[in-house]
Amino acid sequence: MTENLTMTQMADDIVKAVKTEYSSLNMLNVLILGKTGVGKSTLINSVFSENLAATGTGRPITEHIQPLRKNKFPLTIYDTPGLELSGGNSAENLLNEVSKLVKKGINSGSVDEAIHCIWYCISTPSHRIESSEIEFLKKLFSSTTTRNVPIIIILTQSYSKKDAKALMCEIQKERLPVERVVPVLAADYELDEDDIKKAYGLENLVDIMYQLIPEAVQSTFAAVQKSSIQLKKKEAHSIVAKAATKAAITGAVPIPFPDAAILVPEQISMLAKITSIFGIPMQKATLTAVLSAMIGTTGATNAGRAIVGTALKFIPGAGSVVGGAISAATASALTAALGEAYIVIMTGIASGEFPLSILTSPEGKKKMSEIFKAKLTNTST
Ligand SMILES: Nc1nc2c(ncn2[C@@H]2O[C@H](COP(=O)(O)OP(=O)(O)O)[C@@H](O)[C@H]2O)c(=O)[nH]1
Ligand SMILES: [Mg+2]
Repeated sequence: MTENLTMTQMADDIVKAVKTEYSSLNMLNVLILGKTGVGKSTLINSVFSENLAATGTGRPITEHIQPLRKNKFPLTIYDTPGLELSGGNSAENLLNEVSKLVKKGINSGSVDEAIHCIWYCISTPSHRIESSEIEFLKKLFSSTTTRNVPIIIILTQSYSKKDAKALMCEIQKERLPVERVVPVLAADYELDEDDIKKAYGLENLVDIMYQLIPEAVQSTFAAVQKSSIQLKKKEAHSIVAKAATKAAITGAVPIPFPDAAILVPEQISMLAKITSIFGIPMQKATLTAVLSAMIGTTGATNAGRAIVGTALKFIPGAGSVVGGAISAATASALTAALGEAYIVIMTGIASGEFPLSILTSPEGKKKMSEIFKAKLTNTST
């Protein structure tokens, strides 16, 4: 098999493994409450990487809680009919529905069915929290917190941080058993033509929520949210650490070499896991380019051979490589370097610093080779 065929085959394996990884993530379920127009839909679309909600559509079409889902996206948002507390017994009905939904999830015994977090949205420009809303919140707490569902109060449309702070103080006076009160501005807000308030607070919201949700859905959350690249990186580092440890235990495994550019299944799975956490749609051709830049010999220049050849000098024991069998320490170091370099590339793509289109270009390949080489030097010293 030629070099390129091997790379294409591995890229194909990774693309397939990404699908498997993605579908093995537990479903994350978030319930969102708040009056119509406070910015629930805007917030949902700003935090999560798929557009799930229609914004600014005025009065909700349904009186019931609506699950918003996208095929193959491991997130369900339960969007609630805008809590207009003045009208009849609608608040009572909504509380019952919420309570039923939470109970149903718990009784199912399945993590995929449970409600993992509740967002209660209050609009900061409204300047106040009504007594009816406080009543609602207290009832909500007594019916759900005993069931271990964390509730976050989100102050939406907080283009005035001063107003947000004042409202936060008001809410804190009520001594609700709330986990957190978090001010956000989900999208840039144009106060005036020359006065645009930049969106903020979403990364903070994501960090807070990550700490509150069950461990079983933390990876899902890191994958489906787009507000914190930092969180994706953190999750990816722990994937690499696990894979490197595993490589050390397995010991002599074949790993990326100029003459036997083969990734073992653990390394394929590591790259697939990282790809799914970043949620970047990697095409086979792009992945082939990434792989050949990092670990391959590019026929024309032999750059890959040179890189690995040089890098091996940094790794203790690497001199005694025989037929692709290497020491545990080397296997571990190479796996870590591969994973860490891939994180740098993914982070670059996610932040827009490293557009997908340049990965297949000569400069892109050169840059990726350099990244891998730098990581090899780091992880083995
Ligand atoms: N610029 C800006 N507009 C917002 C923000 N939040 C809500 N809006 C606007 O307020 C209106 C109602 O928001 P929407 O998300 O539909 O509220 P929902 O009824 O609670 O889902 C829409 O026109 C949004 O564009 C925000 O953070 N920034
Ligand atoms: Mg809405």
